[in-house]
Amino acid sequence: MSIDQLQAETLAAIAAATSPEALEAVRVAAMGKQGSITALLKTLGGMSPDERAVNGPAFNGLRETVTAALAAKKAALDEAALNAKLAAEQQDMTLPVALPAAGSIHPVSQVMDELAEIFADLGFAVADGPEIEDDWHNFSALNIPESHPARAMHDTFYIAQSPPDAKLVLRTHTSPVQIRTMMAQKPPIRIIAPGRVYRSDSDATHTPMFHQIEGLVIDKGITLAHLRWTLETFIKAFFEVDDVVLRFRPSYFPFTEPSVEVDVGYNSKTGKPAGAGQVDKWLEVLGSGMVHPRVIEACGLDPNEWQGFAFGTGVDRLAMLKYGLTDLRAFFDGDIKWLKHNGFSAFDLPSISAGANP
Ligand code: 2U9
Repeated sequence: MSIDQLQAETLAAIAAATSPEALEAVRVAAMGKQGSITALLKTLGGMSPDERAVNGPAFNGLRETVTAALAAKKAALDEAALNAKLAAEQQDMTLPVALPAAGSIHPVSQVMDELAEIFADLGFAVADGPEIEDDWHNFSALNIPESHPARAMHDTFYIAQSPPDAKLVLRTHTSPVQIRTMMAQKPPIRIIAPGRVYRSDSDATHTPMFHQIEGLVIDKGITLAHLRWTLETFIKAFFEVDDVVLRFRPSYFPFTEPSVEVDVGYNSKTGKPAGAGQVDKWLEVLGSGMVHPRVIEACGLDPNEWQGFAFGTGVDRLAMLKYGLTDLRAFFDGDIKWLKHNGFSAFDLPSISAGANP
């Protein structure tokens, strides 16, 4: 075969190769150890100097032409392979990204935070205490007699394994937190006690666990006027109604004397607390009163020297009133859909609820 023919055939085979593997097979057939061009080059060794001078440049020209064609074809095949890979792996940047699920603040936690913030502005600190209490802190110190119906088995959760000297209960209110604070700190005292409380009660408007917030002020010369101003300021700030109308009614609690229940004027059309002239019904929102002298005495203080007022309210109920929620049981069902609809963005407020009771 002539050099020209060998070159033409080899270049045609290179041009016809459609894959790196096929091209490699062409290279081996031509330039490999047993390759056709290799064999041709080997014949130079057996030639006379004159023959070599004639054939050498032609053979080398063939080798260089084929080597260059192999390299060019390899580059073209590599580029084609890369383009095919890029086309196959293309990312669709217009595809919407699935966002991670965002948590939200439970309405009860939100209201706890709002209450803590309002009372912080009035100089109240947040106090907390155990949810399992002894009956002295939960009842006796609060002037609740042995025979009081609140102590009955059907109202209070008693702990079966109580020590012999103290009956243990799930606290029925957060009042024992105030008792513990009065025993541990010297007045003046200004605290709120938010947290979970437990009563053996369950229907559409009562759950066996609910949330309370209570407040206590102990100082010298404290009167009903301080109580009234504090509660009015709090209710205005909480419901964000400046001309909110409150009604103070006489009541009875064993731990306060006198005792006062507080109703907020409400408008049934808007479903919200209302200003003067808009009120068409009253809703009870707070219980309160001047701390009973026997309670002050039970905590080791002289009631002639120290007076105070206290109040209590249901956080769940406040949340329902402020945010127009209707079924108390939904608060504790743990339904994500309900929470998505009624929860609050975690970025609205700094939260104390991560640390305190919920
Ligand atoms: C001490 C002295 C007095 C706390 C008070 C109320 C009135 C009250 C209820 C409202 C609705 C509880 O959630 S509720 O069922 N609370 O009416 N609580 S005065 O009085 C205290 C507390 C502690 C040492």
